[in-house]
Amino acid sequence: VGGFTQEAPHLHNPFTDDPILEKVLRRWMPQNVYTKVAEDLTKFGNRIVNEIDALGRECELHPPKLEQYDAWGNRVDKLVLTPEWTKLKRIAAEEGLIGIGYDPNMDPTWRRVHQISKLFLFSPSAGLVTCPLAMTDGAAKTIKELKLDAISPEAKEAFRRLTSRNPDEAWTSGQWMTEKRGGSDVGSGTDTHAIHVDGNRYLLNGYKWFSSAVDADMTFTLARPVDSKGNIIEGSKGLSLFFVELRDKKTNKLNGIQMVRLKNKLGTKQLPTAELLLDGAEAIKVSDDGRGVAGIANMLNITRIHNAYASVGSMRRVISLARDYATRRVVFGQKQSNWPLHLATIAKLEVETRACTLLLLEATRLLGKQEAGQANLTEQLNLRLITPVLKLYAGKKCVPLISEGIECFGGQGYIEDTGLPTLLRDAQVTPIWEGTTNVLSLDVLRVLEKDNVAQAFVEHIIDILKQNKAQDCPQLSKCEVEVKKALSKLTDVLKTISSRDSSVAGGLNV
Ligand code: MFK
Ligand code: FAD
Repeated sequence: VGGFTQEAPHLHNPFTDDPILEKVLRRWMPQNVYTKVAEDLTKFGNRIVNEIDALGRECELHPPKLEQYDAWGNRVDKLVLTPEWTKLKRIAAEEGLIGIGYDPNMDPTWRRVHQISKLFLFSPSAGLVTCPLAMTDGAAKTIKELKLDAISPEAKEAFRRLTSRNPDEAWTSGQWMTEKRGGSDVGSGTDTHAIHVDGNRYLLNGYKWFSSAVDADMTFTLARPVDSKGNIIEGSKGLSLFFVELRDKKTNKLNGIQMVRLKNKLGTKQLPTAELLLDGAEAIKVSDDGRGVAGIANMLNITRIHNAYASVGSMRRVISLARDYATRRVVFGQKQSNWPLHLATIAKLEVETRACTLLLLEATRLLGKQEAGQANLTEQLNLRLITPVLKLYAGKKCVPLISEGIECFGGQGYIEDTGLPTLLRDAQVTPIWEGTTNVLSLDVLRVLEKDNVAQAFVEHIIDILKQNKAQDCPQLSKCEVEVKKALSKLTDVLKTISSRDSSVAGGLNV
């Protein structure tokens, strides 16, 4: 009596188990590139199953702690991190999870697709190490785009370490934007002041309200330079971009930074997110005065793509486990997988997840082309447009989708030891950080205000249809007409209502 044991769902190699990722790569990539990428992703998929997933689970079970004082009352702000967190960061470097995106020896057109595909597989097993990786990638991109390596030896060294595959040398970065008065409206909400020392060196004083992965080596942050008369410029135009190393290289002491407390969060418990007091933190100004937001936007557009693979990666993981479980769980006399209603539920999740995967891959393809210097203007405009749409759409969809996925396990989906509740808790952050859904809707409008963007989008859609041999399809010209009609309606709306009016953007959110 009571001896029945339900077999748990099995985690399969997430690359070979994915129904579309491999097919898209095969179709897009030249044969020699595809062969290498597929080999790497297959091998990495096996490593996820056999090693990484268990490490990620340990991070959830042993969240970070902050010890602010030692036994003698000295302020030490020591972060206590589980060894598995550190191990996962080392694996990330070894596997080139950032390095691949910048590797001069790899095909420049396809290395971004390779990198983001790898991170997509890694994400749901990664114990949220993907958060510092996102910001690390964003920091490397910022250094590259602003050509900071040419003006600052510190930034040059940082770029080398952020993209390094040597775990003993690799760095991670933070991204400190949010303050108590404003995470969305950082232009008004930033109270951190920058006191000039000499050259481009400053001391920062302020309070950063949400700072994730504070075990980072460096960060980019925003602050308001104070002029010689003690004045600052309010608003976005008063913000500059600063590079900060977190610790003194010789003493390893924090650089004018106090970790005030770790946040007690709904999810992302694996991740040390801190409130930080900046009390004379040494910093280097790396943008022109007033160009802080535009400078850090380089980081935002990369971290938003990372955010999307995290959303879609969790969607894929819950479906993959639910599909496997459906072949093991017997309900009303037969396996779940034999019940049409259950299959219809999973099919609905599958369609949404495939659509989001394709959008993610398309944004990544455009990013790769742009970075390889091969994207025409239409493609560049589309990348700028698709990035916020992808982030907001995938972030918004993943929460209800994972909730429904968890229901596929019945009561077991609600049980902590299965690891399934972590997926739902962690999903809830993806519509919030890196810009909420409404704020990203406004970013879409910011892009559409620019000339030719909407037209470029139509051209892109038509181009994709043509590439997919849809020219034979009688619906193509009808589709073209419909897209153009929709575009002209949108343009009218934008003309008649201020494009920064939230009521227009609300339409995008809904
Ligand atoms: C695996 C998990 C991955 C995720 C890890 C995440 C870890 C957690 C990290 C965080 O959450 S970090 C904090 C993220 N914070 C945000 O995303 C802030 C959200 N708010 C916005 O995005 C606002 O729209 C923004 C702060 C940008 C508004 O600032 P402003 O100064 O009012 O904007 P304005 O005046 O429209 O633009 C200033 C300049 O920036 C303009 O350039 P120009 O002066 O040259 O014209 C804009 O075009 C440019 N800009 C703004 N957003 C841009 C951009 N440029 C390119 N791309 C963008 N996205
Ligand atoms: P607010 O800006 O106050 O927004 C509140 C609400 O108002 C939102 O629903 C928003 O959509 C809405 N809203 C705002 N403006 C408009 C508008 N114009 N029209 C319509 N609606 C609007 N930040 C960092 O800088 N670095 C980090 O490392 C970091 N890590 C984080 C980790 C976690 C776990 C979390 C939860 C957050 C983290 N953040 C970090 C902060 C995050 O980026 C912000 O919380 C987010 O950008 C929103 O800012 P806010 O919290 O100030 O909300």
